[in-house]
Amino acid sequence: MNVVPPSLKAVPEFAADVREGLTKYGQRELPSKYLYDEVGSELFEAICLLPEYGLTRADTRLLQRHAEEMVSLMPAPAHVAELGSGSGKKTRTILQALARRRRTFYYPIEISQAALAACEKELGQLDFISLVGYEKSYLDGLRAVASRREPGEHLCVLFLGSTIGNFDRPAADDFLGQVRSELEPGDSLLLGTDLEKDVRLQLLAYDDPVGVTAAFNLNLLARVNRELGANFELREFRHLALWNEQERRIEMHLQSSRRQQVEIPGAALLLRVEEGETIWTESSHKYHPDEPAELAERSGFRQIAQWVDDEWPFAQNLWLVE
Ligand code: AVI
Repeated sequence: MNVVPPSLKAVPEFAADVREGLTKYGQRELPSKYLYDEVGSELFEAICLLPEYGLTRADTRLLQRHAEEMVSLMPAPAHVAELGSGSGKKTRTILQALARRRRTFYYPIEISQAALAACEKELGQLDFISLVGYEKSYLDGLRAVASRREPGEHLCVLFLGSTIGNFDRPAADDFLGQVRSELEPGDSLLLGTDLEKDVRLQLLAYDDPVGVTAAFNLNLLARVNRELGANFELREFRHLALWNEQERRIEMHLQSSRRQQVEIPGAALLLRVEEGETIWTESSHKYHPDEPAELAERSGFRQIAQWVDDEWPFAQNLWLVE
């Protein structure tokens, strides 16, 4: 695989983000993108297999059932960029459907080197698909991909798995607007969105009884310990998943079980955390089925089709640049 390395070293940015998030007034935070180091990426793969986490299976089912129809509605893309490919497992059917029409370049864009390597292993040998991985942020990767195409060649962007739900709603509008600004008429975007469902089911999906999601969340503190020399005592923090009704999102937090002090030398920080205080680590917004089409309009696309899973409310939305 041809991997384009990130231009900046990740650690100084990590230290700055940890420092900024943990000193935030009112509610301490850690950015969710840092959940995905090597351990976190593996734990996320395990989450996708949990019976309580129906999202990935719904995403995959829709792609398997409707890949041919999806591809027939896209204006024959020669290039496919996937924002956050993960292991690439669910992308196989759509790539095969595309490859039946024409030779296609596939560019998984990932900040996780481990996920990118797994994706190359999974999809690197498909007939009529040439894979070039980018170890970059989504927008930097997309810019690099967009610059590779010849005039008249169309690009399809895949943004699957409801990763858009991990952005706050205004940030999602802004991000999709920035994606749009890299695209040209005839380009398309396939966007996966997890839909609102029974709150009890939603909470179980983010607080499974085996504790895989708890481990995924706690690994973020372990990462701060490993990479910034911090002394977070993991047993003194508890994974919390909450449903925020007003914002229509699941929030993941890490709650301190006692008043404690934590040193983070790599971020030049000494933290005093109160008993019961939380560090907010992730939001996962849920959507009404009509919302994706409105989101498309606001960010400069037009939604031309939507497929909704019949077992787990989840939608694939196909958008076009006109
Ligand atoms: C990657 N993302 C869409 C997942 C989600 O459902 O928000 C991350 C996740 N967090 C806990 N479980 C899964």
